[in-house]
Amino acid sequence: MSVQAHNCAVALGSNLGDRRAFLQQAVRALSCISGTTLARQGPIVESEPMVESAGSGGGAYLNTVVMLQTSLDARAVLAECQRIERDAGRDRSIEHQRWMPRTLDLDIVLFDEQVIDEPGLSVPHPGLRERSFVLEPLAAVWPEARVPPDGATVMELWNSLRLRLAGVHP
Ligand code: A4P
Ligand code: MG
Repeated sequence: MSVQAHNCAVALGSNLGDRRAFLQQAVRALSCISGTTLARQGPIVESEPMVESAGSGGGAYLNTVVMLQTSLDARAVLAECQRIERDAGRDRSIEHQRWMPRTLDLDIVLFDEQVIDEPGLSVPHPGLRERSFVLEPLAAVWPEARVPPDGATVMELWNSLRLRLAGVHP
């Protein structure tokens, strides 16, 4: 019996400690999840904390996105992501507030073209369309992905955000 493989994009971010090492360690750990292979890794981009989170302290973020092929469902991938965050020393009992600086943050941004809206799991990630630090590396690994609910491609979303950020209104 063949097991269906899903395409899953995971966004990685770190703004505490040896940020690059945390990202590299996380990419390795993601590639070791059972039933999962690392299909592509995007570029690492650096940016200041989002305006909304700027008051929480911490320095600039390094972010990247990987595309996985997995036989797991999205819930199981989320559980693995949270285990990898813990292994990287992310302590949710201390870093309990939203947007606190963190050694590692892993978010599932896309899972096939599924819409998941459950307690503790929203896919596509709600911030996806506004975040250049997600769309830029995502466009490098999975440009043709169609993002629910309107089915715009990742490349279309990245091009339009880029123009908006440059002050050009198409
Ligand atoms: N959760 C729901 N949907 C998902 C999903 N698709 N993937 C739940 C992963 N988790 C998901 O997450 C809070 C809850 O979200 C979890 O219980 C999970 O079940 P968290 O990681 O504990 O908390 P958080 O990271 O503070 O929240 P969140 O929503 O991931 O934060 P954001 O909005 O991602 O903001 N600036 C720059 N430049 N780069 C960044 O990466 N990141 C943040 C974090 C702020 N500013 C940033 C960056
Ligand atoms: Mg998170």
